[in-house]
Amino acid sequence: MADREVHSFCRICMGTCGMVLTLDDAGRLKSIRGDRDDPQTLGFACFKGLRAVEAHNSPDRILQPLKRLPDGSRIEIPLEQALDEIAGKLGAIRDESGAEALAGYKGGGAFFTASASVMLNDFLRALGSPKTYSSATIDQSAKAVTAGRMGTWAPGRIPNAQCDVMLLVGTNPMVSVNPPFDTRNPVKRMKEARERGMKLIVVDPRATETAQFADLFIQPLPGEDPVLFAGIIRIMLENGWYDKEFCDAHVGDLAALRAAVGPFTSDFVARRADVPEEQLVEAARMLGGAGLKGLAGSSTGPDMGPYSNLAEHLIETLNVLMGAFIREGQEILNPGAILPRYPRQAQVTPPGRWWENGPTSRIDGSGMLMDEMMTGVMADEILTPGDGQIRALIVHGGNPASSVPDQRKIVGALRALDLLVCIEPIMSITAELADYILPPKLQYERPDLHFWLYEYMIYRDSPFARYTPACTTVPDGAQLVDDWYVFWSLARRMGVNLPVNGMPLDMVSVPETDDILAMIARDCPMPFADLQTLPRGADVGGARQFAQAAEPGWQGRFALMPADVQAELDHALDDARARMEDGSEFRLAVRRLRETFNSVGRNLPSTRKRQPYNRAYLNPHDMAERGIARADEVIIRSAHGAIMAAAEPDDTVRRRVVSISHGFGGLPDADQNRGYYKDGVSTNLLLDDTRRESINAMPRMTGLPVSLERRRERE
Ligand SMILES: Nc1nc2c(c(=O)[nH]1)N[C@H]1C(S)=C(S)[C@@H](COP(=O)(O)OP(=O)(O)OC[C@H]3O[C@@H](n4cnc5c(=O)[nH]c(N)nc54)[C@H](O)[C@@H]3O)O[C@H]1N2
Ligand SMILES: Nc1nc2c(c(=O)[nH]1)N[C@H]1C(S)=C(S)[C@@H](COP(=O)(O)OP(=O)(O)OC[C@H]3O[C@@H](n4cnc5c(=O)[nH]c(N)nc54)[C@H](O)[C@@H]3O)O[C@H]1N2
Ligand code: SF4
Ligand SMILES: [Mo]
Repeated sequence: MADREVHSFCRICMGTCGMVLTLDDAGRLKSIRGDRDDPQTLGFACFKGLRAVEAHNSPDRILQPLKRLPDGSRIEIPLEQALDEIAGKLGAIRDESGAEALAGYKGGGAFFTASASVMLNDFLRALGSPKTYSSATIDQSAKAVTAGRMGTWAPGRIPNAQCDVMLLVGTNPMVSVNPPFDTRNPVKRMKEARERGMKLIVVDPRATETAQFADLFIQPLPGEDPVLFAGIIRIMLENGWYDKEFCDAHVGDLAALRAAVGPFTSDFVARRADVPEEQLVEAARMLGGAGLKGLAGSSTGPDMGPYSNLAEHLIETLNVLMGAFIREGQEILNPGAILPRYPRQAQVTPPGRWWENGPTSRIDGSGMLMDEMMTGVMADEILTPGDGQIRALIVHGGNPASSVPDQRKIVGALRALDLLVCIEPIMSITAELADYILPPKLQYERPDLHFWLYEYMIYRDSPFARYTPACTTVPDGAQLVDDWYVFWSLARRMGVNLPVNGMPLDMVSVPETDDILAMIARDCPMPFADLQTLPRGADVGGARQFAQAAEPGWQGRFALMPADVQAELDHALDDARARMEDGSEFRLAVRRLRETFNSVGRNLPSTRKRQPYNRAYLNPHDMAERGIARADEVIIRSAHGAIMAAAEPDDTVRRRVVSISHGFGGLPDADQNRGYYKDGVSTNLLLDDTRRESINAMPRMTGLPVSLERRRERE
């Protein structure tokens, strides 16, 4: 048989790019390209997605379940034996220490596996443990906190395509392909939006690929978003640049907001964030005073900084002030494809503050958000003796040794576990610590659905869904698992039922992945069998939906300045005053690289060629002033730790900023420096996991002060 082509889509990120795969006669992946005829992504595919051939055929892949022996060596063992042993150990720990001693951590590799994206949570819940952690709470969980403190508008925000003006804060979607901007071929969508006249405001310490499109580019010091947006809100309110009618009807405490932002005068804010005062006024005018319909959105920049929940709250406040929501009678373009539909009234769903009910952490009292406990507390939950101490951890498609702030502490915690199991395709630094490694199928080896959990963010203008069958064969002789099978078979062995989408799963005969996907898609208006026949996905149809009139007498209002937000604002103001004129320090800034996805892809030769280690991007003037040349080794020091990195001049980085990516580095041993040119270095060595926000326990990951010094010339 000759080569053949099949259609599928990439599941590394929310781009969900349509792909054409070429398979050889043995069904192996031979080449891949973006599908120009894909109705959503129109041929787009990035460097990472195009590495699939290398990733699937990589000699680095783990192809057999591995068990670590007491002497630290590893042996291959049959899958069912590994599952027997793991179930036995989980059961013994539960019997000895209770269900709360069992926990799980879920990362990007798990979220994008549709059949298993919530199974870790369901499995642990079935066993009686609430301790599911994930990368979501070291990411943008400030958005969930904001929704819970401010309330939400049931029909949702206006679609991107209807925006006359858009504010993007601390996000570089042209590279990250991440919401709030359109993830379907973002470069093309941005060009289209600009052509139809959309105005763009970008706030970022780096003149990013996205900022190149901006009408107004504000380049503040990182970590100053709370101050900056309090200042912009103040200008909007003072000038009446907001939707008064909407706010009168739907905001409960506008006067409190007005009073709270009073101290954030433009000159103070401009000095503090180190931006021109005129830019603040211009941003406020474009958002609220120019008669434009707009949307404010953010991503990791503000959501990882100091007072991240406050920053996000203030950014979302802009949407309320602009009234940027779908109003009564307007169509809800994507009422749900896989996710169930429900009638939506044009009214505020009042603040839910979900974390105040339900299980809380014995360490800091933090509750649950998005059905999970807070990852910022996970290391302490493992290390602190007492009732409920975590003894066993299942890591599903994540790399916490790389991704969780305070790397020494989290690695110490992972080492302290009685049982660490990883569902993981390569020897990540977390897998290096594992007692058992169960290698999963990679994306093109498994049937899948689009990332249904967040489908509203991907397909904003229609109820679109897509399914892919397994396209490629697995490597010869490999014993790979379907991720869901791990949870199903452990649940069966431990005598509990595992539900899927609220329905009981047959615990006797082994289901197929497609059976599970069909259960997940049970609310989809298009029968699953029909969806399966459409290789490029489809609008699943169903009744069109419009925002309904509010319930008569409805009392739900947005809370823009509740007491805890006010307290954070007060603290942020005190901090801002205290640190006013400190001209010498640098600030760390998070950033992503085009070639890697967090730690994923770093092992691949063609990726290594471009990004062998994580460089420290610096403004050339700052380098010249300090006698630092390209590739010189610099020491970056925070209050918590120090790392060495190679300096790289980058005039897109503003002065006094060190812009460096996470996801690099080996395990933290005595000599970081020696491994740098092989693996790079973990920026999480700089981060202190005790400086956490309330509610989501989010560590401070950007905007923190660091010092910089030259180490020595590289020979
Ligand atoms: N300092 C700092 N730390 C950060 C961030 C930062 O900006 N700065 N960013 C944070 C953010 S936003 C995130 S989302 C987290 C990411 O946190 P994680 O998700 O924990 O980290 P990743 O490196 O993405 O790890 C994903 C793992 O999934 C594995 N994998 C890949 N494909 C598959 C698959 O098909 N199946 C399975 N089962 N596994 C697979 C990969 O090999 C990899 O080990 O990191 C956070 N940490
Ligand atoms: N190529 C690639 N794509 C990715 C990923 C990847 O690792 N590589 N990771 C994926 C993941 S897990 C996520 S969560 C998303 C994230 O998606 P984005 O949030 O869009 O990620 P970045 O491209 O790092 O953009 C963050 C921007 O914030 C800026 N910034 C840093 N600190 C501050 C600050 O204090 N304030 C403000 N206003 N800006 C600041 C940085 O300069 C940077 O330009 O990307 C996803 N997509
Ligand atoms: S943008 Fe995301 S989904 Fe598209 S090819 Fe790249 S990694 Fe894959
Ligand atoms: Mo993320």
